[in-house]
Amino acid sequence: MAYPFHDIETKWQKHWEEHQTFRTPDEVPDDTDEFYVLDMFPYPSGAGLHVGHPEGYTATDIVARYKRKQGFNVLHPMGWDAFGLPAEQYALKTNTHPRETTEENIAQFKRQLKRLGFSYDWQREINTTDPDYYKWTQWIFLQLYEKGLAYQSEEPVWWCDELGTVLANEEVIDGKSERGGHPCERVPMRQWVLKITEYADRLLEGLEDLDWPESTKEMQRNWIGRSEGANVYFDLAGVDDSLEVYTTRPDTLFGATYMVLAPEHELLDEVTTEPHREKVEEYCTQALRKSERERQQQRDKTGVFTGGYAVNPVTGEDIPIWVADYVLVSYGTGAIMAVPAHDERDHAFAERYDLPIRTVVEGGDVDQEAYVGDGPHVNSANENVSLNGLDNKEAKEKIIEWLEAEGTGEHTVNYQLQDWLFSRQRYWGEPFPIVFTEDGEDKPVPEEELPVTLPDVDTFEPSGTPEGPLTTIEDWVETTDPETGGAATRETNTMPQWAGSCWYYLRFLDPDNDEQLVDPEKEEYWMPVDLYVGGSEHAVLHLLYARFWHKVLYDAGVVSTTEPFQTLVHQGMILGETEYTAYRDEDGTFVSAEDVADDTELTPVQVDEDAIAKEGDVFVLEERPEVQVDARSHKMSKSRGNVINPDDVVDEYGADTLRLYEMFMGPLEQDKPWSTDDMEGVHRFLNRAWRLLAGADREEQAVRDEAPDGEQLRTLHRTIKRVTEDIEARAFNTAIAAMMEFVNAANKWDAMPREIAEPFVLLLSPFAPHLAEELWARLGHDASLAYVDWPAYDDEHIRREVVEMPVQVDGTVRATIEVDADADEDDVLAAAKAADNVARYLSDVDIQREIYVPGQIVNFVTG
Ligand code: ANZ
Repeated sequence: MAYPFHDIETKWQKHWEEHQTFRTPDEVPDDTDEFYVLDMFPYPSGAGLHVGHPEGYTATDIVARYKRKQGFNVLHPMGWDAFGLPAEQYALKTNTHPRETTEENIAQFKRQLKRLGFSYDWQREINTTDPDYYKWTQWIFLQLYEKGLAYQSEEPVWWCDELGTVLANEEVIDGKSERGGHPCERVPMRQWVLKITEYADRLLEGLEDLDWPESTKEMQRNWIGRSEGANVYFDLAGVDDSLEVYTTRPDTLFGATYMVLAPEHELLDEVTTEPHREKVEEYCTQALRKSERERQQQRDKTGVFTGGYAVNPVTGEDIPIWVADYVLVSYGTGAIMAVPAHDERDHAFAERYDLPIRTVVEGGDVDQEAYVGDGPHVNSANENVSLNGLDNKEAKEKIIEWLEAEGTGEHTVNYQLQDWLFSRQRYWGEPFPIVFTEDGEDKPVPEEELPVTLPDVDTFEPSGTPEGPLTTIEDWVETTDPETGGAATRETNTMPQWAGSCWYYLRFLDPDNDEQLVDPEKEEYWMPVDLYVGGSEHAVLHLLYARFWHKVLYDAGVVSTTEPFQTLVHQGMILGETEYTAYRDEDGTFVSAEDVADDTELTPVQVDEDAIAKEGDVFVLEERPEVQVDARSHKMSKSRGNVINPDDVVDEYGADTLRLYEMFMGPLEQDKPWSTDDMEGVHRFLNRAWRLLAGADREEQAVRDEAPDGEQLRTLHRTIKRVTEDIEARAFNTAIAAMMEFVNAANKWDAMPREIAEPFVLLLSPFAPHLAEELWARLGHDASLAYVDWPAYDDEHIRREVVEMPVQVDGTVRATIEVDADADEDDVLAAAKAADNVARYLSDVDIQREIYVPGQIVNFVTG
């Protein structure tokens, strides 16, 4: 019989809500330490919660509940990242206002989260689509704007003529719209761009002191992509102009045998000679149809010769200028010097178009492939400068010095990071607080007029132009110049979904403040976030954008820390149940696929988990252990039919089981497959704990007011120690294993002393809070256990105290035994009789008397 989890869970969820158990006080206390534990807030999609959500949320909830019990003032909030494309696409399909869809989805998510018993302070709930919230998103944009960190620029967007709308990168696949497969092209559009590049160095340096996964830090470093090299100027042959290139290998300048311009390069027209013009233009038209990402990823490096030449500043040679789309206009100077001997891309290109390859660093065989390693320089001297014999680093330094002295180049730092394209041609996003006067000048909407709210619309059809749908709402677009009162129009682009999630962690500190984004006293008290948990898919964008805004807010004096998130953890992915495949050969016999010849026709058969055994690292058929089977776990997906719905699990096993199971699956950071069997095992554990502590199926009261013995104390204190240390290390799976061991041991006891039962219930409470509250109440407590002190362990109890005891037979010591200091008489006598030498003397005689002096001596008197 399962314990009554439905009744218990509903009861305690109601109790917490009615008593506002998890409300964090508004006021900053004088003397209580704070702990801010945050989840990445979800996008409330129509599909509802999936089992991945409760994974991270349970982890943070355990920490929140644990910290409260340690006396910390804990902030553990939740909200909704609710602007975004899916709601708008759904609106287009069904003509339902995105606000309606969003509200429904939020209600669904909230219901589902509440069912899982997370200890959020729901009074602080925020929603990025709420005008009271996005007022401050707009306010931050104004700070960026005033500081010159937001600027307008013509940037390419994907335009789909057939659909009459601009599309996001994700909506375009191979130059065709994802929806309908219509052709798309890149067209320039006036857009807002944020100068994140100005913060590149600080974003790099700030990573050093963060307690983040090293892989995430490395991804951010690569994304920022700082590189050091030189800009070098090449005179154009026959034209009075020069071409500037960026190179990380100026030491290879003597090996530069041709140059390449990006198709968008401004000098392309000038260097191209008449006989080549048509081909160059044709090539450029093709190239502009591709996105930068595609251009970087394509394997074939193509290009055409422009007819122009430049002069290599060290060799004096005329070298040909090509145009190729593997050179990007947005990086460096949009032009390169090509050194085919020492750069892989240049090597491939030179081979393809038969351009000269000249070795300038010794080491490899450049007839085969580019040599990119270190080595002594060769063929690198003219009458003024020689790099011969130097290694890469020395040569680099020397040539930069020489270029700088000659005025033909300089040391340069470059970043892969580009400024952040911050506008979207969409309806469902934050409007920009910007208007344009009649002569096209942009002006900020004054702070007191914020928020600029989204107008209501009743159709979601695209505008038919590259402008966003807001352009069609004339009485919204038309406004007045805040300074002169003259006619003006509103910005009709909206902000991207990242905007609202860039700063939401600050609003939780002070969600109802309509005077300030956040009260400085609260900000100083709570920030930075002590623990932030969310998916690794956010390793770069969200986590980099938020850091950028945070630093801007730091410079504006709004926040007091330079970084927002001190400790970061990514939860792993929960995969579908492992699928086992066995193979039958032509005769229908099960075989190990590895053992049969390649040409044997095999029929795969799905096998149930129950019919599988594990032998070492391999899975075999239980009945036929010589037959190996394949075990694979896949991502959960509708098409595979392996999606587990958290609501179903809660219906059948209860929220505590789901929480506990998701933590028990394995280390938090790891990807791990769902296993219904293991989940049922966890459910059985909770049932056992219930029977042990609630006295449900014992005749006598299960928990008694009697003193525990040493063994019981030892078991408890060992468990406290392990659970405490494991929570600190976020090793929740092993903490649960420790509690399981406790219950197994305790099941063998005759009685459960209250002194043991109560601390154990407290240990269990962060993990299975409903069950723990119910047990606590049944132990006679009126109030919630949420703020009852976390139990401390005592090493004295853990240490197994042993005493040495001499054992006599008829007054002569025959052995010395080690026994637990608090072992009872029967155990000691049994151990004494069993001791080697004693057993010998007792083997043929009758024992007349047994004398036992606790802690001192045992004497057997024989007849
Ligand atoms: C000559 C050279 C010789 C290069 C050599 C490399 C090796 P990172 O590290 O990413 O900064 N490059 C420069 N601008 C480019 C652009 N807009 N599009 C495509 N490639 C560009 O890489 C810098 C190197 O990438 C530069 O150094 C340049 O090629 C190329 F043995 O210059 B190098």
